[in-house]
Amino acid sequence: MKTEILTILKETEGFVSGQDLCGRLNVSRTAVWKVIRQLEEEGYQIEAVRNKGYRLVQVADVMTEAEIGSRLQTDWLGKHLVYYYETDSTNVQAKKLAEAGCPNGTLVVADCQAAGKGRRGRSWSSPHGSSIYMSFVLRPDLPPYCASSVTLIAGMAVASAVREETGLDAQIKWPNDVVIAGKKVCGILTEMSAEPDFIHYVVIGTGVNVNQEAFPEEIAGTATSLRIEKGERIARAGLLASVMTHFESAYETFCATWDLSGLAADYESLLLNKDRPVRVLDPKGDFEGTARGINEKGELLVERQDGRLEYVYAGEVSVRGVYGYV
Ligand code: BT5
Repeated sequence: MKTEILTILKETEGFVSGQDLCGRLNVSRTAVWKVIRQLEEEGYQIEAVRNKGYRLVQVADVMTEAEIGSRLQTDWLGKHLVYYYETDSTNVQAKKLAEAGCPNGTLVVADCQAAGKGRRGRSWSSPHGSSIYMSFVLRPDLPPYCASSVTLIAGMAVASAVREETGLDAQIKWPNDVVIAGKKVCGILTEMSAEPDFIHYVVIGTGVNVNQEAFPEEIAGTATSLRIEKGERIARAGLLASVMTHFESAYETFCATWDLSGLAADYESLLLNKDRPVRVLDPKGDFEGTARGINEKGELLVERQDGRLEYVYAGEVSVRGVYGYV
């Protein structure tokens, strides 16, 4: 009921009478009043005037199940939403739900993670009240080699949503970090359960630094937030909903062909590395070259100094700019 009341308040310009809310939701006035109180406690500013009803004055950066639910505009992604004020890691929770048979598109969101994970055992700084930590479960009818392309789509969705919602110049550092002004604003951790020719599920975990004002010393030189770059607070739930919309649409394009042929041009338009020097850290021997774009499998095309083209696999190597972080 909270999501419904919130949605009605948002969609109404002036006041909504208590009676109207009771009638539309078929609940008592006391029940409506209780929900209004809860919303106020969560940070919404709601004006209540006798004989007029309720009016939403200001939407702060509220990150609750009702707020996220009232903003999502997807067809299937995030329709089953699990929200935690605090959890260990949304990826861990999403994997548990996936093992238990949750539906395709299930979304887990937390306001804080006690054990946020990066790739290869690294950790992800996950304080309260400032970031997006979310993981969704996909059950694609695709061969396992396609999973790395899906993580590229997630990076693309975040970069596009950040641009749309903030106007900031977000770009992708291949394969899927999102970077602004040379610093990391988003990381993605994809985990998969599969057999050689069959995917049980894929969990895509995304962390976006939204309203942090500062970072722990060890990452202060390489991490940034949208607030730091934009100079103002950004509403997390709106950004989250926009990421979901972009992802759902791009993922459907991907599933139609099982490759990135329909998305590579968009991806490349956001690719920070394009036509820039890169150093490929390859277990078989590092090399330098110029990144030229991606192919339909999501591999990075690198032109070596002698003109030979190499295709670099996601997960097999990491790519660093010759200078600094990117
Ligand atoms: C990543 O790993 O970039 C993947 C991060 C995925 C986080 C999300 S949050 C929701 C979901 N649940 C989880 O438990 N995880 C996912 P990697 O490329 O390995 O980068 C990790 C490195 O980035 C760390 O070793 C730090 O150096 C740095 N780092 C840690 N926290 C950061 C932050 N908040 N912003 C920028 N950089 C950070």
